[in-house]
Amino acid sequence: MFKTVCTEEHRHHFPKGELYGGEMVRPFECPERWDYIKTALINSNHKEFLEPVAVEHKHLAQIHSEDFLDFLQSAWQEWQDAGFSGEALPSVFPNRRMQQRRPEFIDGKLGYYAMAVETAMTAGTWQAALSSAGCAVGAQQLVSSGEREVFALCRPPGHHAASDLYGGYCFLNNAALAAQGFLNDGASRVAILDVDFHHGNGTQDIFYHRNDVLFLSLHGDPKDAFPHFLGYQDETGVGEGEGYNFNYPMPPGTGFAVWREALSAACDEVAKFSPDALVISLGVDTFENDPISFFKLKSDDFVTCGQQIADLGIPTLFVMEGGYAVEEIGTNTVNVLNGFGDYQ
Ligand code: OKP
Ligand code: ZN
Repeated sequence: MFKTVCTEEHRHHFPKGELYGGEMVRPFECPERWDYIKTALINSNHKEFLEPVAVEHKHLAQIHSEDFLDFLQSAWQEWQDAGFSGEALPSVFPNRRMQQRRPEFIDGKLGYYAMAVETAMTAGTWQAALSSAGCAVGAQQLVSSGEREVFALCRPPGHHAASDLYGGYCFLNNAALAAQGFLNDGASRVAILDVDFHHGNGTQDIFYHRNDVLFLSLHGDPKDAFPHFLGYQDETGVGEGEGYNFNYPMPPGTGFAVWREALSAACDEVAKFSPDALVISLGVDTFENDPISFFKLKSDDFVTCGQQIADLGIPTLFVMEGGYAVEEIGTNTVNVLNGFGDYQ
């Protein structure tokens, strides 16, 4: 049975709007995602749920800049103080040939820290993001204490958040905080394998210069898919980190046969690296019916995916990222866990 770390506190983050296709729509990243996953866990007999830990500030500051953490905590208050009545969205950006200086006014700060504009902040966003990080770190601590496998049912997700960037539904990088937690608790090397449909730009960026955390990502080719500006195959790391970053971009329509080859190649690199712990950034938006993605995985394919990860034989933490076919998200997520644990 999988232990799951999760909390009702995720409900504090539920913006009414997402900017999508030139319209404000109901966000794809919504609280029912969590409900469907929790129900599927119970129905599949994974019934042990644990509360998150409080992540220490010094741990957050190992991954995120102090000014970014200050910004996340105060953004909603500052947005209200400015007299705006909608949800907090950025509108102007430090683009090419402009100053990369942090402005004072909240409108400027939002643009300074945003990597995309779809993600609104509301009154409870910081509380939810912090509790989501606490799920990842709590689950990591269980694995560090000897569990073979734990699931962190994080919401909001984290892999697009960099040291000082939010967006793509992400605020704090849950997987990065967990990887750092493994190192803090005595691991020498950690691998993060990101199987979400979207490139884990934030996680890549955080560890790009480091050789103690191997990062690998399978995703929609950035020339066709969000986040559009990172995730190419030739991004291999820098300095000490050279050779410790692997991207597997794939084109529209990619099905399981091709995707699985990339997973095998990534798993070979993980095995070569021989980490003490493995973090899976688990998105199931690779599913054929996902409304915002373009891979064609079927529900049963997720079982095979879990089995292939289990074959590595490394203590593993699954951290929830994306997946927007809400009614199937529970089945698809639990299929990965069941494949991993041979619990079917
Ligand atoms: C978050 B996670 C598609 C627009 C994409 C943002 C997607 C964020 C995905 N046309 N908008 O990686 O699942
Ligand atoms: Zn995604």
